[in-house]
Amino acid sequence: MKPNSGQSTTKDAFAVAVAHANIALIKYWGKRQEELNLPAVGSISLTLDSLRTETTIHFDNTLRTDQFELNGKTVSGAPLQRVSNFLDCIDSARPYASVTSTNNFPTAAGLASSASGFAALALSASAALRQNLSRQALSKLARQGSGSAARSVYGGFAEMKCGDNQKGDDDFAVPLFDEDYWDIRMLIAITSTEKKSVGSTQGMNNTAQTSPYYDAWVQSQSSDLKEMRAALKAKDFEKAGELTEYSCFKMHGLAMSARPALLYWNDATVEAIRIIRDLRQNGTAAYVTIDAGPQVKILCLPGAVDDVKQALETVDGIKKILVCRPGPAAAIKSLEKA
Ligand code: 2P0
Repeated sequence: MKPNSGQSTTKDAFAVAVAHANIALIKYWGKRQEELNLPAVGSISLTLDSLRTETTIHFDNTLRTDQFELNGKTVSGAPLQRVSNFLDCIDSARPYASVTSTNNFPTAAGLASSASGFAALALSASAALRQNLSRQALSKLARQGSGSAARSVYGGFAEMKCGDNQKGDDDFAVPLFDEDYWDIRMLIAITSTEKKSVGSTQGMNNTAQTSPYYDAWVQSQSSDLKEMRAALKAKDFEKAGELTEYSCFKMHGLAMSARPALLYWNDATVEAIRIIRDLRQNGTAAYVTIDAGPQVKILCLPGAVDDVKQALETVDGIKKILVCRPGPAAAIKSLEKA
């Protein structure tokens, strides 16, 4: 038991949940309030089938501290504290927990591991504690762990809302279209598996405090969101792709205008951007997006996958190419110990 909890855990305070990472087509960058992790802008994302986190949680009265194992390694310090603080958001009188999480993709390298990670943790922990949360409540909870995690609660396309309430009551994601709505692909060119040097939270805060472009970024977001909703509704691939690339470069231009500048790209990132632009000039519809890391994600239709893959294979420094489809919503895998 946690000290002074005054409660006892139920026998089966155990759960396993699975969540998939999502990649923003219209990007989130910046917070309007840090304590509750309220975003300064809304965002629209696509959940991906191939990037998956599985999290097992066991609230255990015999533990004297929280424990966290990520990809087979024991985690301590700030990342463990982040998990503990998050579990306290769910129930501050909870027992200590043992959390085991596995990603099937590189962690903290701009592949949205915090999105799938906190969505899986929110679902497993709330289910283990027998809190039957609505998807909206689950999204709000996941947001407190990581802004992008609010979107991974849903499959397919989701939109994170940016509210104006100081308590964050209106800051949650909503589903737009599920994973079966549009047969679309996102390729991921992995150019580095190193942990990124500047985390998203720090990068966003630095940008908000120092970039002369920050207000313009916040103010122009709602029209991008509106256009993207319409493009998705119409299944207008060229429009959705063009908007995706626009939002990506707008976000990175903003980040580069921070002081000191945030530059997440490496040589292979830039070369991959160039090669996709060439491909497009030659008639293949494909569009890039990049997050807070050097990996390049390419949005295309199924018929263009081979061309995109072949083009990427000519880029020095690309270590691996993943082909992803729209992925499912976060789900409980088990509520029983094996
Ligand atoms: C996004 N990113 O919309 C943007 C685009 C990265 C670039 O959300 O501080 O880990 O935990 O809320 O969600 C990554 O930031 O940030 C992110 P926090 P998060 O996907």
